[in-house]
Amino acid sequence: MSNIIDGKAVSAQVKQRIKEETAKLKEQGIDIGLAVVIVGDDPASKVYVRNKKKACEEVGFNSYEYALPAETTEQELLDLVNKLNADDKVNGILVQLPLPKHLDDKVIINNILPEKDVDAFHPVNVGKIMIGDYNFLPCTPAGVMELIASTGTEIQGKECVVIGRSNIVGKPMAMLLLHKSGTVTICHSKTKNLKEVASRADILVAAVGKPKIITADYIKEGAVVIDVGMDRDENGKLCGDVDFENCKDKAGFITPVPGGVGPMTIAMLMQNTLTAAKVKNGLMDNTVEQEVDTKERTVFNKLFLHT
Ligand code: L34
Repeated sequence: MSNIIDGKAVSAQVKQRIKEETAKLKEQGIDIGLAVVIVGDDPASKVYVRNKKKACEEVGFNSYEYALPAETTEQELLDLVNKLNADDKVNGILVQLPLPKHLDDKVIINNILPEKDVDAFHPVNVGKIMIGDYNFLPCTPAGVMELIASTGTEIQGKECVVIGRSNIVGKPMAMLLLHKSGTVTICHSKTKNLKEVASRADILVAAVGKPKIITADYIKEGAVVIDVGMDRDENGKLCGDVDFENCKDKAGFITPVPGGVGPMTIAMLMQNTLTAAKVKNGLMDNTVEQEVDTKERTVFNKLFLHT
């Protein structure tokens, strides 16, 4: 059996489930729409946005794409966000990051209605994730959770090390692992003895943004190694934070880049958009209370997975 986690295959399964649910909702007259806004022409962002649009088509959502020029002003972008907030056809709004330097992400994100914030970046949604009382899953971390689950690895009681402390990945990642009762350590640029800490991990999540910095000496034999990096190597080729070739024989399971976390981020975005539509149509509770560890299923499972 291969120890390579196939993110494309897992994401295809998630999307298939969403497609079936979307078709059922359509029969009840419910159409689902996702608006994706991209400002400027960052080539990587363009690829990600294109993949998001393609996923919408696959699952049967309407996608509304807004490609704005790099010189768009804050007010123009806010006007668009407000228009989408008010648009009944739009269940989810995503403003692709990073934005051009003159635009402040915080101002924009704070203006997206929390119930349409399918990235789960709005402070209200971030807070809900912190207390374990949430509908929207942070897309990349939720995708990582799915990939870990696909290996059959239990998180409870395991040493989990997250390298990176961004608001988008590192911090919510740590929180989801904690909700699953992992023993979680967050490492960052000021961490001393990173190698030593990382190699304690049963589950290692790398979200650093530096090509191939995680080599075999950072990982424990048999660990689950998840690579969130989307970097370029010395030849300009897409690679992750983990030196895949160097680590693949030592890891118990490992994700490739591409074909690992990236496709899962998108599948989870589809999941959140479906959730937004269900909440809006009264088909789901507005909040889900976190169950205590001793109960069989966690919120995460109850929401959509591995029930
Ligand atoms: N608002 N901004 C917002 N939401 C997000 O969830 C994101 N993210 C991150 C960047 N900015 C964002 C994404 O969409 C990263 N990200 C993302 C999405 C998709 C892929 C990678 C990152 C992806 O499709 N990756 C493919 C390879 C793509 C390629 O060929 O370049 C993969 O197989 O990993």
